[in-house]
Amino acid sequence: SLIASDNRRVVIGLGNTGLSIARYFTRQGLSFALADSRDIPPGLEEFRREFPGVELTLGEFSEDQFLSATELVISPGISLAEPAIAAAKSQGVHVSGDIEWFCREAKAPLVAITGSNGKSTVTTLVGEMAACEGRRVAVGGNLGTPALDLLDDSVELYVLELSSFQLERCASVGAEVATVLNVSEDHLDHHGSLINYHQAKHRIFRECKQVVINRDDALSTPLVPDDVVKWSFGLGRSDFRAFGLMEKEGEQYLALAREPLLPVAAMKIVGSHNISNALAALALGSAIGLAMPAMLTALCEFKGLPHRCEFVAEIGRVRYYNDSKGTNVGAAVSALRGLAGSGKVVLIAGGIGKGADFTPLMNAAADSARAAVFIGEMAPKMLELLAGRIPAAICDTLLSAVNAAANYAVDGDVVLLSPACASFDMFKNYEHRGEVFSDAVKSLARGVSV
Ligand code: UMA
Ligand code: ADP
Repeated sequence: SLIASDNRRVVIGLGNTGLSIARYFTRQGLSFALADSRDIPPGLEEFRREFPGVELTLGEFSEDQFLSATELVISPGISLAEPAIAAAKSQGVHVSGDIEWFCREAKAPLVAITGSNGKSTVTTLVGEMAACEGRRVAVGGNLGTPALDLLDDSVELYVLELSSFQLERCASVGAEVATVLNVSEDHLDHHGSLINYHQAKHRIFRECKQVVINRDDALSTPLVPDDVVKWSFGLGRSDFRAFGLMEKEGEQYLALAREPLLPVAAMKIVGSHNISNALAALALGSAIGLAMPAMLTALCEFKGLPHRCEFVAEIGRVRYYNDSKGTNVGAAVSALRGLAGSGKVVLIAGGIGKGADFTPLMNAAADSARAAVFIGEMAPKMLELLAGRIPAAICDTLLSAVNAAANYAVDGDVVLLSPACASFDMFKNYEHRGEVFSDAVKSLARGVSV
């Protein structure tokens, strides 16, 4: 369909982001049309109710519509390589996303967080630290509330989790402090190569005032001018503006400038990856001037987010952990290493592979797992890569996988669901997968106690 000449801004996608953009443009009095490639997109009813006068095009994207636009505002779930979008882009049609509009509009300082893993944990932690100090803080982005829905003049601080997709379509961020927590393989099916993915993530540093660097991951280090203030975190020793670890009277402490801050054992979140996350949050909080006591109080109280190395139950002497949000190889490897304590881990993994190489995970499992149970599309590939180094099985359902894992486990072991994969072959989303796992564990618990 044709767009009127005053209506050449096209919002693409009718999910949570598309609706937040539509609400924002409406508040600003900016005209727009909306397109979604699906015949019945999820936000359809809400959209027709809230925006009765707005032109809506459904079904296959029209190259004509996009070519005659001046600007495309694209939701993160849609690839910029879509032929109709790529064609418009090559003809000079401006491409943006919700984060670019947010960054132009937001008046309060922004803490911008990306990385392959730990984004939601660190974003939530920084938000709780700021709230603990009494700041009016708004937290969201890729996690929870879409960024544009957070805009409010009374907000004193924004903390945003940003995905590589959101950053890829954002020209300038201008954060008070920005970080790439870590970079490991993910979404290769979308970005094509690790270099493209890395470049998308590093856009977060554009025009930022301060940065937080992970000393344990060279790929997190930005190329920024000398006058940009640099903070860092890592599991080695601490220094000026460099958070780290130290030992005091036989106990491990979070530390800054070689001063102990808090015993690691005082935190409720577990695993060395979560020590990294805590140090990253402290560095981000310090950069925006949060007081240390408030940050440490928030850190002690934080129980972690659901589906991230979440303790489910102890049955017999075996503990069960739900890490359904472990959706890539790096996440699953760190969960496996983080939970391998006194006993061994029985790993449940598999699902949609997103083009990743699972060799590092199978090597880590061969080193430190007792056994592995595989589910979903990647199961045969994982079994092949494991090559019989530890006992392993393939199961059709997550319920039968939990039973198989329980049979492999011995006293003191941990059964860990950390799939290293997307969930869409068997579940609605990672939350659904985590709930199915927890329910299976709970029914196992009931069976045992009878
Ligand atoms: N879609 C179409 N045609 C369209 C528009 C969308 O088929 O025309 C499909 C997409 O291919 C995708 C789905 O619809 O599979 C949703 O896409 P969307 O961009 O409309 O998604 P939103 O509902 O706006 O949610 C997005 C983020 N989702 C993605 O990036 C896929 C949400 O992160 C985010 O919370 C939300 O914006 C608000 O900022 C989710 C996520 O999975 C949690 N993110 C990925 C991750 O964390 O790994 C990046
Ligand atoms: P994200 O929002 O980036 O997906 P989350 O905080 O939700 O990150 O954690 C997702 C999963 O990633 C966790 O369940 C855990 O398996 C793993 N993980 C968390 N933090 C880290 C980290 N700092 N390094 C490596 N893996 C991590």
